[in-house]
Amino acid sequence: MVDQRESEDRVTELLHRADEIVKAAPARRDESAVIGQAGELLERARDLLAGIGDPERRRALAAQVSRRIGDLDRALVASFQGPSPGVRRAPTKDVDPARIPPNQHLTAGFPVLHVGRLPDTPAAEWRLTVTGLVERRTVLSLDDLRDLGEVTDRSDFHCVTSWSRLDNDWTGVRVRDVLDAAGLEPSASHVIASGRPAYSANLDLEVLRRDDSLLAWAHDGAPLTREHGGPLRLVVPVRYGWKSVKWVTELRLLDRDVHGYWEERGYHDVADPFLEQRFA
Ligand SMILES: Nc1nc2c(c(=O)[nH]1)N[C@H]1C(S)=C(S)[C@@H](COP(=O)(O)O)O[C@H]1N2
Ligand SMILES: [Mo]
Repeated sequence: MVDQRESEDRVTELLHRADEIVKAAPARRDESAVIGQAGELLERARDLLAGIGDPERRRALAAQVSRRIGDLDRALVASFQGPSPGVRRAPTKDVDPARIPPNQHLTAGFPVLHVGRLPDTPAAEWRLTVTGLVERRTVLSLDDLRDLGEVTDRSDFHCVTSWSRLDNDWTGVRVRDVLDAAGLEPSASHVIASGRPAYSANLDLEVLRRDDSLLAWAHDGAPLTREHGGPLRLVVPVRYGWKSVKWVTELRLLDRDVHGYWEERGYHDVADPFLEQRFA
């Protein structure tokens, strides 16, 4: 049973490498990136568990993998409670207070926040798939999206970790136009948006059909940088930032609500910043 032995050795090795990354973490700056790297190794280990023939060994290793994944999830949620790197407070004196949701402060910069490593797929190879309860499963390149009609919309962005960045000029296509290109089944009511490396967020259709909900490729007049989700990201200004999926690859239409990455980890299903819907 050479293959089974191999699976077991590889799982053990992945566990060891994940532990090494976590041990080295205090010396590193970007805690959530560290957690993302270890998480990727653990997810690979989890995929290999099925190949282990001995049920007792399999169960023992499965318990080790899931305990570490649970630890990482808790550490990641904790790391997002503190201030994000890149947040410098901006003065609020000339801003209409009605634009700032409760317990948010303005940031002068544009913080970068995400789980895991930046994907490196070139823009020319990027595809967005619209699938699920649609009339036509539709796969779109960036050029296809541009052909649906480019718009620029100015909106505010509110991250649940408490920074807000006002007056973002997003350029892209309206999500509504992309959904209409695929044609919705009458039963479609919810969407799960997925992005790289392994991220997702749920949204209701009504919010995605708003004028300011975009699939964006430019920000403040410049092509969207890789760290901010380029070549393509979702932008949903009326929801906390975690719903604005960067490196978006799929919109899946559903007839029910399914939790995404942060919703599974205790964050609010809806996430309206003005109602301060941070946690479930
Ligand atoms: N693919 C992906 N998209 C993501 C995230 C992520 O971890 N992965 N983080 C979200 C969160 S919590 C926020 S606040 C915004 C941050 O966007 P920014 O890095 O451009 O400021 O991206 C959102 N989109
Ligand atoms: Mo966020």
